[in-house]
Amino acid sequence: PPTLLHPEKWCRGFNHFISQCLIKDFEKRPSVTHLLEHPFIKQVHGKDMSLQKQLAELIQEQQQLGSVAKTRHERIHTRRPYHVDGADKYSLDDDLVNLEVLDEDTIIHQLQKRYADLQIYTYVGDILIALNPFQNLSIYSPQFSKLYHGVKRSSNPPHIFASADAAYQSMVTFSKDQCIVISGESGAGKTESAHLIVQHLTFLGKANNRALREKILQVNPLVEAFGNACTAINDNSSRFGKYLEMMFTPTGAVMGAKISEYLLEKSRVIKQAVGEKNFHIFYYIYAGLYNQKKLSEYRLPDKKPPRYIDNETGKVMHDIITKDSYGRQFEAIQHCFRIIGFTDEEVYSVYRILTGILNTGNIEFAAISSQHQTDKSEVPNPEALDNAAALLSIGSEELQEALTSHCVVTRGETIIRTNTVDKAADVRDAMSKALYGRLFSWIVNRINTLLHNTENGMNIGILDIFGFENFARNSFEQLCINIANEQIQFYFNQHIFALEQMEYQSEGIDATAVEYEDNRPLLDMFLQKPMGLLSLLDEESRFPQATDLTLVDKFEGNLRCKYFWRPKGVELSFGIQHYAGKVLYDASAFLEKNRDTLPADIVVVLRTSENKLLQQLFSSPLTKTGIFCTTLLTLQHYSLMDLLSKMVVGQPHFVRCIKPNDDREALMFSHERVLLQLRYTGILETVKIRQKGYSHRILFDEFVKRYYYLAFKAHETPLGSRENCLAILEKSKLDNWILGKTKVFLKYYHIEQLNLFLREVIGRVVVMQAYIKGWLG
Ligand code: AOV
Ligand code: MG
Repeated sequence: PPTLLHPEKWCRGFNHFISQCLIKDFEKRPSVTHLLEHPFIKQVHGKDMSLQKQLAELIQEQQQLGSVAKTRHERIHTRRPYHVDGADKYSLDDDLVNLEVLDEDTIIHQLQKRYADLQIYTYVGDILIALNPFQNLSIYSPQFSKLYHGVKRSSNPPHIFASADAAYQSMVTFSKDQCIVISGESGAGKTESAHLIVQHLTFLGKANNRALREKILQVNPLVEAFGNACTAINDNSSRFGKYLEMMFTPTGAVMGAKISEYLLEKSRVIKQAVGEKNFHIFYYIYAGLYNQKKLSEYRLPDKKPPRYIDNETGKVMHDIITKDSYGRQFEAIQHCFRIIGFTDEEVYSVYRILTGILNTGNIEFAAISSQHQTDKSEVPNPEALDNAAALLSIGSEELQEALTSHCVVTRGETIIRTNTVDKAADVRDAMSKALYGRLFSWIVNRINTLLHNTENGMNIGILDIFGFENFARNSFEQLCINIANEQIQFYFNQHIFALEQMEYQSEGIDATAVEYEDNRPLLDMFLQKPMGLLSLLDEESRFPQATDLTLVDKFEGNLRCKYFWRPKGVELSFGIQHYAGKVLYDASAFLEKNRDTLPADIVVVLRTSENKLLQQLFSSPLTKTGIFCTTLLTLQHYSLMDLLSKMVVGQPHFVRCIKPNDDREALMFSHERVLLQLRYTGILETVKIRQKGYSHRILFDEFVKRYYYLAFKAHETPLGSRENCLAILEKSKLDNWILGKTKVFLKYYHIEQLNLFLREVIGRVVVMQAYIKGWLG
C-alpha cells in the first residue's frame, strides 16, 4: 500500500479515501462487482477477500446513509416551521453560542421551541444540553449511528451520538484519553445518555470481535440491575456512581472495558422510604423464581414476599402476578451474566446470597425477660433463621449467636454480652447491608477481570453518578449524593471557567473574564480539615457518647457561614444552600450510618460459609478494634477524589441533562424548572465563555506535528515553533485563532475544520501517488 498516508492513521485515511474515490465511480456505474474489479483495489490488495467484503459493506452503508440523511433532512425541515416563516426573532441555530441576544429569556425560549419540535439536544459550543423527552424517540437506531459517524458536526442536528463521536475523534486524533462527564439532577436523563454513548462508541470502535462488543453492551444493564432502584423521582434511579472506561487500540478499535463504582446506597437493602423500592435485582429474582416455581428451593414463601421488598404490603405480589416485567428482566439478567462470562457456579452463588439476604430480613427478635436479664433477645421464628443460614451455607446456631450476642475484649479477657432486641435487629440489618455491598463490589470486579485488557491503548471514560436530590425528607444518603454533585459542578467550573482564564493570563492573552458562580466556598465547608462538615462528622462518630443531636450542635457551633443554617423548633434538622438549591436535612441516624459498623462476630460466622464466593467476600482482615468499620463519608470523599483524579488525566467533554418538568410528561416544558437548572448550572455564563473563549489549547510542537501537512511538504520535518504554527494557520485560512506564548488557542469549531483540510490534503496526496504508480487509470 502507498506509504504516504498519515502513518498513524493509515487504516482510517485509507477507508475514507476509498469511500470518497470509489463512490464517485460507483455513482457512474452502480455495480459492486465493477468496483471490486477496479484496478486500484486489485493492485493494492490483490485477492484480499476481507477487503472486498468490507468494501461491499461500505458501499451498502453509503447508500443507506444517503436515504437516512434525506429523510432526516425532510423531517427536520418540516419540524421547524419557524425556519420557514421567518417571523421568529430567535436564531434558528442548533448552537446557543450563535445567539446574538444573550440573556436567559432568549436561551430558554430557544430551548422551549426546540423541545416542542422534539429537538431535545442543543449545543453550547462543545457542550451538549440534553432535555429529557420522557418518551421514546426513533433517533437512536444503527442508521443514526452511521449518520453521526465522523462527519462535520454542522451537517446534522445536535445529538448525543455527535458528542460521543467528538470524544472518539479527539482520542484517535490526539492519542489522548478522554472523559465524558454527564451531569444533571435526579431523573434528568444521565443514565440513558450514558447508555447511548456506550452504544455509539461500540459502533465507532468496531472490533472484529463481535463477542466483546456484545459483552460491553451487557455491562450497564447488569450493574444497574444491582445498583439502581425506583425512587420518588425516578423509576430507574442510579443509587451509586459509575465510571465506565472503554478501552481502545491506537487505531480506535474497542478492546475492553473497566468499571469503577462509587458509594452504593446500601441502606436501601434494609429499608425504603414510602413509595420507593429496593434494588431492582431483588424483585427480578423473586419474580423469576416464582415463574420457574423455584421459590421453595430458595426457601422463599410464594404468598407473601420477604419483608425487605414488601414495604407496601401486597403491592409487590400484585405486580408480580399481574405484570410479567420483573420476570422478563430476570431472564435478561441471566443472559447478561452468561454473555459477560460468569460461570454457572458463580451465578448460582450470587442467587444464594441474594435470597440469603431476603431470608435474613425475615428474622425477628423478641425480648427474653428473666429476673437477672432484661436485655437478652431470641428469635421467635427459627425457620427464618434456618432458611437464611441454609442459603448462606453457615450454621444456624452460630448465626443466632452472632446476632443476639457479641464478644467484648477488655484487658485481654473476652466477655460475651447479649444484645437487646433493637441491637440484634441492627446487627441483622448491618449484615444484610454488608453482604449486598460486598456482593456488588465483587460483581463489578469480576466484570473488570472478564473485560479487562492489559494491552496498551487509550480509553474514554463515561461518568454517570446519582443526580442532585431534594426530597420531602433528606437523610445521610442525600447529603452524600449532593456533596458528590457539588464536586462534579466544581470540576465543570474548573474546566470551563477557571483553568481557561488562568491559561489566558499565563499565555499573555487578553480575553475578557466571565463571572461565574464559584461553589468553592461551599465545597470547603464540606471538605476542609479539621473544621469542615465531614471532618466534624468523623470526629463525632468516634465519640461513643455522641448522639445525632450533639452532632447537629457541633455543626452549628463550627460551621459559621451563609451556606449552613439550623431551622428553629426542629432539633435534628439543618439546612444547606447547595449550588442547585436549598436542602433541609434530617440528621436522624447520621452517626450510625456514617459509622457503618459490622460486628466481628458476624464476620467470623460468614467466613465459615461453605459458599466459596461468600467466604471470599469477607476474607479481608479485621481492623485492630476487632470491628469492621469503614467511615462512610471519609471513604466517599476519597473515592470521589480518586475518581476525579482519574478524570483529570483525560480531556473532558460535558453533557448537561435537564429535566423539563417534574411530572415525567412528554412535551411538557416548565419554564420555571428549566430556568432554575439553567441558572444553577451556569449555562448563560457557559454560552458567554464559549462565545469569547478558546476551548482548544494546543502546544506549538503538538500542533505542528499534527497539521504540518497543511503548509509543508510530506518529507519535511518543521520545528514546533510559533512561526511554523502561524504558517499553518494562515495557510488553512481560519479566523479568530490566537497564538499565545507556548500554545495555539483555537475555537471549539476549528479542530473539525482543520481535520477536514487535513483529510483533503492527504486524500490528494494519495491520489497523486496512486497515479504516479500507475494504479489509477
Ligand atoms: P438520571 O440517571 O439522570 O437520574 P435517567 O437517565 O434514569 O435519569 O432518566 C430517567 C427517565 O427519563 C428514564 O427512565 C427514561 O424514561 C427517561 N429518559 C431519559 N432520557 C431519555 C431519552 N433520551 N429518551 C427517552 N427517554 C428518556 V438519577 O439516576 O435518579 O440521578 O440517581
Ligand atoms: Mg441515573
